[in-house]
Amino acid sequence: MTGSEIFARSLIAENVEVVFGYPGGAVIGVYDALVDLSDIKHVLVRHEQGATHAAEGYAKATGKPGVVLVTSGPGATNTVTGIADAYMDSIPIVVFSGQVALKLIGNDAFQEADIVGITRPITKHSFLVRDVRELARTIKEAFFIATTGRPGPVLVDLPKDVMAQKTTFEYPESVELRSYKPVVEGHIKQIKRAADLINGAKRPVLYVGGGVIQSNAARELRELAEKIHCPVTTTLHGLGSFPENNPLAMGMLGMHGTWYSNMAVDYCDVLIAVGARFDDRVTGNVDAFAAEAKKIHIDIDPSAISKNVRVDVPIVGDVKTVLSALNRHVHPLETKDWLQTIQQWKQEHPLRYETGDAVRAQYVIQKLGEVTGGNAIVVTDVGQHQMWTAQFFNWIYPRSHITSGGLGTMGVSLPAAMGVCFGRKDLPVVSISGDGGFQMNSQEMATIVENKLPLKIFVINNGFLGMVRQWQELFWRRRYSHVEISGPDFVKLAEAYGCPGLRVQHSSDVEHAIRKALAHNDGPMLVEFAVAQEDNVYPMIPAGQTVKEMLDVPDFATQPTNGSAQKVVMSLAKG
Ligand SMILES: Cc1ncc(C[n+]2csc(CCOP(=O)(O)OP(=O)(O)O)c2C)c(N)n1
Ligand SMILES: [Mg+2]
Repeated sequence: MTGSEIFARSLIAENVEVVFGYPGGAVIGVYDALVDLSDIKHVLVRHEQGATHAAEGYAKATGKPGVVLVTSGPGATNTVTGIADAYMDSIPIVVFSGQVALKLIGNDAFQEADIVGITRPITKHSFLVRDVRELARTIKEAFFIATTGRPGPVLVDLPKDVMAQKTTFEYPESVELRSYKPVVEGHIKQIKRAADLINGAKRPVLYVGGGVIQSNAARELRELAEKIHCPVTTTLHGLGSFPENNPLAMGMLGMHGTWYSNMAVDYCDVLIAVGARFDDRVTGNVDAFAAEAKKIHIDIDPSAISKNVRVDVPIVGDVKTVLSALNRHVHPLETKDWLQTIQQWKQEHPLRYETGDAVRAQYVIQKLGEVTGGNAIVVTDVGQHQMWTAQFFNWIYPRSHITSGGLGTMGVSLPAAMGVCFGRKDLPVVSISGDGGFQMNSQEMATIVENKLPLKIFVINNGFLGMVRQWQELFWRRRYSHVEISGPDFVKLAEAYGCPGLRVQHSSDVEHAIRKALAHNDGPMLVEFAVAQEDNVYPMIPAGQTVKEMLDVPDFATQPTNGSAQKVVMSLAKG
């Protein structure tokens, strides 16, 4: 078989269902091998960045690796943002890039780019295949590395001549890599030490990240929280790992987390970090983050341990495996007073927003959460609408929330949501973008329409690069610098692609529009929500600061606070 045929057969052996790609000269032979390949669907995106984000969305929603195929040079460099995004958020994708023939590498040949070099710092591993006899094994290793341990992107560069060479096809059954052996089981001694700390806690907090979702450990997490009566806060990527309708749930923590979750972390005596990495958007000033607490950190990646915050008991291992072991060693705790304090904080400092005729993004999200009951896969872009979605949806199910957390990539939502649609037909898929981010990858409307994907596309239009405008308002004396942004008529744009569109300008029309979009399953539907232009996301802990500097929701006050929470804080003995 030729290298191209081996490539196709290897993907079948990996049970790949869908490839997001874009052809070109260096992969023309590989594309030829796809012609007769009926088992695998190839989706022709409209920009290679869209392919990588689609693969990310597919991977996050299904738990299976996403696959990308692009040509050399510009095709390959267009994937860079998506690869970096997958690296930061630990998403398993495998990117196959065409490359010029081996003997031309280094010659500034037409459409040559050193994509292995370019992506080395943003991939878990990258390969240049130099001999067709290595191809099948390399593909096997690429999928193995992408999906095991802490997942991440792997790139395989395919020189044109190698793909034309022939050899016999044999797909390896297993992989043995001497320098790569992810630990699954946590060390029992460490697990017992963690259990001892937990068993002595008075004010424990579970701080939970995307690792719980990646390792399918929501059940084990819930068992632990309910057994020890421990309040739970999640990171942006942890949303959905613990149901927010559970009384122990405190919602998201960090820069735009709930007032009470940040307070609880500040006052806790034992912090149990599970599949989370102490990102600076969570910790603010690391020295003051849960400063008085003993810290336990469960993570599959040994390099994440004590990277940002020094911890007392690290446990390296798969979250699900470690939690099931830990659950056998912990006892029920007496945390009634602690939970009561948090309950009072919740009542006195709820998430809230102004109401009126003007459409509020928060209201749109809250209604979407209510109408779907959390039974939807919501893919956001980056900005204010992203934070409001995190705050107001009421997350219940794992893998229902997809967003770019680590890299914070505008333009991710539309293509990522498109990728989700190829992997998940069981739930409605909703893409939520700002008016800025939507314009960064709107070309994928064509792919979405062509494939008749029943995607609900919400554009939260505030006429601004809202999140940057908010920072300029709060921290740069409202000197707006290039944050006002115009756009096309989004409804007409949708229609030009052959997608029906709606515009919502009054609060009273929001629910009807959401229901209409959810009922429309004959291809996509776009809804533009013309929202209040200068609204802000609160609470907010300014970058690098502490809970003491937290800005609560201002007192336009649908539910005024009375200051008594402050007294509760003061009366709580620390340490
Ligand atoms: C690719 C990229 N460029 C720039 C930024 C910086 N940035 C973060 S949020 C934001 C504004 C987003 O505006 P919009 O998409 O309209 O969303 P909004 O905040 O208004 O909800 C910008 C420019 C980014 N995150 N990603
Ligand atoms: Mg905007």
